[in-house]
Amino acid sequence: MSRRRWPAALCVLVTAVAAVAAAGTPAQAANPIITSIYTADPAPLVVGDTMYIYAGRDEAPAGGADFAMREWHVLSSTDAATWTDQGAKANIGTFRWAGADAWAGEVEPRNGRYYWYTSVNGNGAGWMDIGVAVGDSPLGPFTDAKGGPLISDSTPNSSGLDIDPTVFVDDDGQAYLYWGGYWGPRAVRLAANMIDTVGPVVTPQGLTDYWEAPWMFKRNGLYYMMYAANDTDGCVSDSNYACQRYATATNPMGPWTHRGVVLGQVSSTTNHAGIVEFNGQWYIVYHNANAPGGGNFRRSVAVDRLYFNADGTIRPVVQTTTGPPPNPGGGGGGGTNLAPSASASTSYVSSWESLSAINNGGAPADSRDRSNLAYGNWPQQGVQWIEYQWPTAKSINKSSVYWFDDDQGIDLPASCQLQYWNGSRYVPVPVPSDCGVAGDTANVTTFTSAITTTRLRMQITSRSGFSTGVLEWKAFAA
Ligand code: FUB
Repeated sequence: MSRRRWPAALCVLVTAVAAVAAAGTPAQAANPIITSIYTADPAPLVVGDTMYIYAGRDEAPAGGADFAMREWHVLSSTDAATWTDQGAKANIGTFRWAGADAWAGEVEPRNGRYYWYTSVNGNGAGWMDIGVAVGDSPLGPFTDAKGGPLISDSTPNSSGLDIDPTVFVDDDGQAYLYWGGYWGPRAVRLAANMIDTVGPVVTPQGLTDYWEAPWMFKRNGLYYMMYAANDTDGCVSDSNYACQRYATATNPMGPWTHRGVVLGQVSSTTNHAGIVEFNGQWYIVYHNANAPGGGNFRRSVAVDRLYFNADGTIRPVVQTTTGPPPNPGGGGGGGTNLAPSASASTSYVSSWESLSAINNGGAPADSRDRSNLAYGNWPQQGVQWIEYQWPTAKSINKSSVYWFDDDQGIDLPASCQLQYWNGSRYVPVPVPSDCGVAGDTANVTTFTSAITTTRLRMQITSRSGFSTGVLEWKAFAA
């Protein structure tokens, strides 16, 4: 994405955008997913039973020949097909040191907080910087976490264009930041506070034909980096456009091995995408110029399904105008909930609370809703556990937990791990990441592979100074 490279002539004959769905009103399933405003540079995040997409808003006038981007919106869905624009949750004013260009960003959760890394034009020397805002929920409110750029032109070995951050927290807790435009990928470790870098900025090796827009994730122990390229050697027919290539590595800092094209040329010149697993299905989110009145600076977010081959390579994406079919999954979907047929036990339950709350089939309205009882372990702190036991072994591939938070001694947990009895000891359930700790939602964990066991245990670690509680915990038959 360069201001210089995009010919204005590509934005022709634009018409007013069709306000198919007003902000806050779910849009019908179709691609692009939202047409009430133009949205770009999507970054997906799954929290509980909801998929969020963090996206910039394109506000260029019809026929405009440059980006006009001042705010970032959050889109949400519980089935990946029907989407709601939750409105602008951050804007240039979120960063008092910035003045223009709300470009691509990505949100990464850690310890119950949500860190929103964004490309934004600082008021000082140079052009684009990377800032970081933070909030206590996926919808914020978000505030500047650092008070200045995390990355700027004065960062040693910074990219030629400091844009397009992607942040990934590995299983060992180490966080990584990749970013960069103008063919200049860069990588650096982040401190546990998520707002400082640690060690040198390096130039990752093996990202063949890298142009901009990296997206990092991990699957089955393998690291994946998807990124925009604009070569005409299998990527695009005209290098004003871009595709999404990808590479894999066995180390989060590389070296990377290029694997091919994930997403071909789209109808906008820029191509920016993210990949996520939701309710057992993988998805790619990207943008194009297909909305009414759309163009290179009036882009719109689309969602399609993504598939892996058995060897871990990614099949080329089929771009659709219909979008994916509804995939409600979530806290009540998928297989049979085996929890009601289990005996529950715990390391501790407060005498006035009830362990039976966790598998009595309650459907909480929010994390304070104890209308179907609540399990709580006040005044215990640190690690506590709850467990299900069945008389015969069960095959289980998904869990969902709805946390109790009484706004007093019981708070959302700091972390949570699933374990199962393998016949002689408790071992970790194979999961892509620990169970979620969001409030007011069912935190769904789809196992990497099904387990067969008579006992499933949840180890819950409290936040400092608080106890923990659960309103409902489900375990689904594979
Ligand atoms: O939206 C502005 C810029 O265009 C992004 O930062 C790039 O990735 C490209 O999509």
